[in-house]
Amino acid sequence: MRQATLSVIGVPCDAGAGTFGAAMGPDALRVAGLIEGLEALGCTLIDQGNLSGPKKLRPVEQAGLRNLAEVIQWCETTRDAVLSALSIPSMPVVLGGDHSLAMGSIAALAQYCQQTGKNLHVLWLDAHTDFNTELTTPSGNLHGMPLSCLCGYGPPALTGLAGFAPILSPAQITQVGIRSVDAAEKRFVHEQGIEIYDMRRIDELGMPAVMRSILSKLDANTHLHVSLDVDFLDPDIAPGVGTAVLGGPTYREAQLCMEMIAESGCLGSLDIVELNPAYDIRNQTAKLIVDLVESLLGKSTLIRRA
Ligand code: B3U
Ligand code: MN
Ligand code: MN
Repeated sequence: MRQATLSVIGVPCDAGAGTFGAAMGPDALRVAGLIEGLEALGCTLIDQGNLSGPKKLRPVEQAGLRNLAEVIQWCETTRDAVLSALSIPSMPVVLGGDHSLAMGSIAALAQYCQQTGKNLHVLWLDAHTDFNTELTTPSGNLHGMPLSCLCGYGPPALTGLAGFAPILSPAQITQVGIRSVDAAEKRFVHEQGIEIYDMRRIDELGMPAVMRSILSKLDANTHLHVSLDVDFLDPDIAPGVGTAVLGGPTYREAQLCMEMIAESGCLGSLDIVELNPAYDIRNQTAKLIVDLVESLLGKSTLIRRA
């Protein structure tokens, strides 16, 4: 881990999602013991509490992009909070909220990496590619579009969140866990040439080889941002999401993925998104995420020999 000081930033937004409930994600993670778990690892925690922003009262259609004004406002607030966490300096840990907030956190990271000369790489752990645009989206939900906006395809208020566009190039993105892609989205993501480890490749190669291959491309100057969509995980172990997709990584595969990222020493920031307590069973998904995030931040069963 790069920074032993962590800034925890709650972003209770669900404006980008088709269902209500992701706004309760930050509180569910706190109830599950996230703060205590990270402190037990020896991290210094700065808990920024939850940011405030517009509530989703009812879905409003806006030129095919649902709740666009609300999503813009949440992304700007998230960007500013992540920028101030980086300036402390501390490692931003953003608790969502739906995945549209990643446009805000990654805009801040892109600015920070441009100023500091670091190489930003985004590891997108998700069942979905989140690469729809206004023209391809079947739902109008902006949580299905953050990566296309970050790559420069979307409304200017979102593509310009960092003050320059595109915020990311496709070469800065690697996706793992993918198993649900809309037809037109599939063509677009393919054209962009994004590195995608879908479940088929994970089945074939195994999680260790997949992670080794991804992490071998990072170096000491890499700022690795992990954007963890909770629906990355198999719904058998993680039912607390709004858009569950069968056939995700198992508990063991997910743990290994986290442990290997921790060992790379490149982790610079984290989003935890799409946890939806309204779909959860006794907060089990939030507890699982706490367990996985502890591993991501360096918790191991034994002292490992190098
Ligand atoms: N691709 C679909 C579904 C979806 C994407 N991300 C989530 N759901 N969470 C869409 O609506 O864009
Ligand atoms: Mn997803
Ligand atoms: Mn997502």
